[in-house]
Amino acid sequence: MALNPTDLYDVRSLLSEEERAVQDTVARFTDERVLPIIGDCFDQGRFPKELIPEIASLGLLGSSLPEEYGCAGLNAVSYGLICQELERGDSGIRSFVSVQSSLCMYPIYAYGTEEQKRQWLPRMAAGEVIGCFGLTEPHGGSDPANMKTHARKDGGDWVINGAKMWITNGNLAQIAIVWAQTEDGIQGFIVPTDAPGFSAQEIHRKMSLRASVTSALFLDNVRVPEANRLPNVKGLKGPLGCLTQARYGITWGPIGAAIACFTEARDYAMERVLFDRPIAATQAVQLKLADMARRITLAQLLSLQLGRLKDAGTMQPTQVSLAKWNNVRMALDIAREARDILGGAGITTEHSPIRHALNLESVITYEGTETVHQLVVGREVTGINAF
Ligand code: TGC
Ligand code: FAD
Repeated sequence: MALNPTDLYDVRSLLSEEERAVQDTVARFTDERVLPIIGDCFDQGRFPKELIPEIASLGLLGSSLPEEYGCAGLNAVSYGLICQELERGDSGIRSFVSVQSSLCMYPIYAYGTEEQKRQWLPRMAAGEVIGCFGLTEPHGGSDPANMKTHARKDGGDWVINGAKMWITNGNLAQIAIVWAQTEDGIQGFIVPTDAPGFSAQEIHRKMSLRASVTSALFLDNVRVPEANRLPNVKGLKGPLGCLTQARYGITWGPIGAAIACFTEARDYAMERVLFDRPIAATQAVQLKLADMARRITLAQLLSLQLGRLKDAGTMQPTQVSLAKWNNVRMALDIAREARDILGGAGITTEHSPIRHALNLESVITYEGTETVHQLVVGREVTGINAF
């Protein structure tokens, strides 16, 4: 029996019925709603906001959080499959869902009060309130401990000053989760984006993640009440804990991008006839396609086991680093290789590989650069901190 070229180890047979149903639903959404428009969105530098209500109604926002807050209560593997199918469409769509779910709803759920959860999570799950996550600052994102943004207590309020850079959803968001230095260490605040002194400036001229909103945030004496502080965490482990959630999803997303590129390159190679035979009949192209299939298979197994560890409650941040490093690198290399197989046709957004390759240049940088994740794994295996 012929194997499925995009699932050579039948990883799908390891999924539960519910996980398969989630994957099929999101795959249909990507095929019917994302793929027909995404090339144009990328060309125009436009995030397709019109998809937000449907993304919300499918339960994709905060999908792992409990139903009592209006969320779908799915397991970690299902969240991974959501990321994979969305990023088969475009990294920008997956980014939107990652930021809303893992970087904005998760900290409210994990570090917020019951009132904060009830106030924000149901509306965020419904897509009525969009969030952004402000950790990175202009002077360097890899070392967030060196944070300049600060919050000072003033009576019953906090006054926040500083700037954040490269913030996904910045100009779309109604609230920002802002991380700031305080006398008591780094703390998180829910900042309404219409608060006096808050401004967001969209970053243009991007060659990557063009179907996603990226912004700089400025906080000039922004005043929020004590009720907007996330009280249940202090220190860098607050934002890093959110990153672990988002990075987990990002290990799955690029598998989708890689599958899209591999499929397009393979189909093209079967039809492109040069020197009297399809280029797929040449050893050089088969080597490339076989290597793509090998690397996709390894990434699928890595993320699935990571998801099973997460669902069992034993996943460690170092394991997430290894998979983020491996799977994003795998997808970026495949996207570039697929672009090459398409020849000249590969340089336009008529075909997806160049769009995925350009997007993955961001994915390999955000949520911890490739080097940062290599150094995390290096620290684990040597016991020596090289940062
Ligand atoms: P260290 O000072 O040793 O640790 C501080 C505390 O944090 C704990 N911790 C973690 N907790 C949860 N998850 C993790 N991954 C954690 N890593 C560390 C740690 O146990 C400690 O806790 P405690 O209780 O002892 O205080 O920090 P470190 O040396 O581990 O960190 C260094 C380094 C370089 C790894 C870290 O600073 C880092 O990850 N830098 C990269 C920053 C980054 O990834 N920024 C991403 C910004 S958000 C973004 O890019 C969104 S893109 C979204 C999209 O569009 O999809
Ligand atoms: P730097 O930290 O200045 O790194 C520059 C180079 O130095 C990199 O190659 C890095 O690997 C290398 N380097 C760093 N440390 C070491 C070391 N110890 N040894 C060797 N090399 C090292 N941030 C948010 O907070 N929220 C968001 O929503 C968000 N969205 C983003 C969306 C996009 C499209 C992009 C591109 C970024 C986004 N980011 C966001 C920011 C992202 O997390 C940072 O870009 C990333 O953490 C790297 O920070 P930096 O760009 O300042 O690079």
